[in-house]
Amino acid sequence: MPIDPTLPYDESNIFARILRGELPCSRVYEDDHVLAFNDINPLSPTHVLVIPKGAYVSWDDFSARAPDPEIAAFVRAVGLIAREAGLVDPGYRLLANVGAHGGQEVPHLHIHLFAGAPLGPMLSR
Ligand code: DGP
Repeated sequence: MPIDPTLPYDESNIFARILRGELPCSRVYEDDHVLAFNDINPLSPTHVLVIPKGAYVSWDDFSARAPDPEIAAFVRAVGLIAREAGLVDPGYRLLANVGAHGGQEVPHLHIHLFAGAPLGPMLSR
């Protein structure tokens, strides 16, 4: 069920619980501002979710409210994770779903990193 992105941050969302250590994850990367882990239901051979540790509902919320150092750390971490996994060549895809039309289900900003095979067209026609 897509979320309503105008609602305040929900501290009980699944990624908040992973960040608090209440739920396990298959961790790929972590630093002071960022956690990355494998998607529980992968849609490609590599499917990693990269999240900020701060409480942001979506890309909209993050881009509007996050301090510059958190934004820089997040953007750099996404690039680093892909680079260190050897994904620059052959390539990869980044995706952030926002709100109902984006199909966002978990109300904590996450970037999907897809890779490991040709990913086909960006959207079905
Ligand atoms: P989105 O539709 O953009 O909100 O994607 C949410 C993604 O989160 C979806 O690909 C499945 C993944 N997901 C949901 N619950 C869990 C969980 O408990 N652990 C992990 N690793 N991924 C989860």
